[in-house]
Amino acid sequence: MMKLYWSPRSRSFSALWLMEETGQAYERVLIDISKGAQKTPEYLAVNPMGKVPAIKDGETTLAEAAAICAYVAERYPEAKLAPPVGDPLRAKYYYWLFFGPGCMEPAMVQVATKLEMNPVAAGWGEAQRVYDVLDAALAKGPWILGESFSAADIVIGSGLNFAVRLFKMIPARPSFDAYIARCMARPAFQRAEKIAAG
Ligand SMILES: N[C@@H](CCC(=O)N[C@@H](CS)C(=O)NCC(=O)O)C(=O)O
Repeated sequence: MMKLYWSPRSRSFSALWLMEETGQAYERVLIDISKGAQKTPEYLAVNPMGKVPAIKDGETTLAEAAAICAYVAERYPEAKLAPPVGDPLRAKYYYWLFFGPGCMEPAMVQVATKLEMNPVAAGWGEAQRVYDVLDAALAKGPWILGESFSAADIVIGSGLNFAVRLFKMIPARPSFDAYIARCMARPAFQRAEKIAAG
C-alpha cells in the first residue's frame, strides 16, 4: 500500500486530495512539521528537502506535490486522472502540471513577500500575467483541460484554494471563485479537507 507523508494545514493537502481521488487504499504517516518531524533522519531519508508531502511506493520514494500528482495519476490509470499517452490533451496536461510549481507558486510567494524581481529574469515573469493566464484558461471550464478533470486540477485547484480562498494572498476573480467552488464540490476534496484539518 502506498504511504503518504503529510502534515495538517500544509501543502500536503494536494497529495491528500489526490490520494482520495484515486479511490485506492493508502497509509497516512503524520509528519508534524510544527514539531520538527520533517527534519528527523528517518524522514530526510524519504525527502532530503525535509518538506511534506512525500510518498513511498514499495521502495520508491517521491516528493514535490506536482511530481506526486503525475506519478500517482500514472500508477492508478483506472482513476483517469491523466489523459492517456497519445491523447492531444496530454500536452496541456503537462503544461498545467508544471505551471503550478513553475509559475503559480513562485508568483504567490513573490506577491506575499512583496519581492521586486526583474520579470525577464524571473521564470514566472510577472505575477499579474500568471493570474491573467490562469483566468483565461479557467474562464470556460469546468476544468483546466476543459471537460475532463485531471491531476493538473489538483495542482492548480489546490494552489488557488490556498492563495485565493484560504489565505487571500491574491485577489479573487469570478473564474477563480467558480473553479474553486467546483473543486470544493468534489467528494474527494471534502474528505481531504476533513483529514487536513487534523
Ligand atoms: N516544493 C514543495 C514544497 C513543500 C513545502 O513547502 N512544504 C512545507 C509545508 S507547506 C513544509 O514541509 N515545510 C516544513 C519545513 O520547511 O520545515 C512541494 O511542492 O511539495
